[in-house]
Amino acid sequence: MTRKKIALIGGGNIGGVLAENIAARELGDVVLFDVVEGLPQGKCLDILEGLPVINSDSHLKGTNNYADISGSDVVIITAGLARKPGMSRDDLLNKNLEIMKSVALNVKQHAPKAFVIVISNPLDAMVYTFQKVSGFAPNKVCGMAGILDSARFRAFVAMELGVSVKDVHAVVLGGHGDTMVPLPRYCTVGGIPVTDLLPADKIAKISERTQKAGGEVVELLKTGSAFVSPALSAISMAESYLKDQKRVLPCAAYLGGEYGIKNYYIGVPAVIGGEGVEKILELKLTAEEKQHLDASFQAVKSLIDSIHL
Ligand code: TXD
Repeated sequence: MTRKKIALIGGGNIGGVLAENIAARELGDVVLFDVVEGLPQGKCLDILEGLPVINSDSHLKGTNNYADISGSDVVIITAGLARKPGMSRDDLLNKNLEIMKSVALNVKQHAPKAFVIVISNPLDAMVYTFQKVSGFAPNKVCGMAGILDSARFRAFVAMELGVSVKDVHAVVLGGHGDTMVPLPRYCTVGGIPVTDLLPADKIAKISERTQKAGGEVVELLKTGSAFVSPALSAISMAESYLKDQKRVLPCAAYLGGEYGIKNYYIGVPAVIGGEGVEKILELKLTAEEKQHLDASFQAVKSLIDSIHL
């Protein structure tokens, strides 16, 4: 059984939490790449020196040389700028687009067989860019957003009801932005529909807080955006691929006609296993839910169509 290798492109806030958690769980050996000299090397050395305390034998290497990612099984991309207060995710498009193009060409060269998880914002446009520029099979490229957005919805429901998060399940569809589509009808608490446990106005408030949750953290932190919850969310995707778990996870996946959408990435429930995104699950939506998904898709489509690759 060869050791798994996970390359992290971007060694900033999220990259550091990814490296730490992957190593602590011994999910694989970590190569942390960044363009800033010393940053990935310092973070990896710090984590490495802590692993004896938690009895982890993961290897970590910080690098500024793409050749070090060669042969990676999984590549997780956070390279790019993060939001500052007052910025929308879309405001990051131009700068992060150029970065993503260079990342895609380097990953294609050095880790052509990897399963790629894109985190950089604006997420739906960035994952689309990576797939088109790299030419990777669409099912080997996905974006992390829906797991985070659904986790936020789950956390707020659990807080409101005073129950374990373990028993709250939820799904959020659509783009990773204010138009995302929380689906209360598909949220259950110990198998009980949340609509049987909370009044409509409380659920509406939780949906709205979920849509704005990223901005809420940005306004509090002032220096950047959420970084622990995104990292934990991406790790669940990587683990499902590496261990062929076939988990059903909401993520930005390439649609070839599902939900009436073709040749775009957007957040949908997907089965992630050893082949990558193995299946897209199509939910039955009410007219209102479909309308919200269409609006979210239009927001994603106009952003992606503004990119001339
Ligand atoms: O749910 C989601 N998908 C979002 C994604 C949740 C939260 C954050 N979201 C986005 O992830 C955020 O808007 C950013 O676009 C990325 C990364 O967020 P992070 O907080 O990690 O940003 P940092 O700390 O600024 O780290 C980015 C690193 C930084 O160290 C840069 O030096 C590096 O990216 N960087 C590069 N790495 C590789 N290659 C290139 N060209 C490059 N340019 C910058």
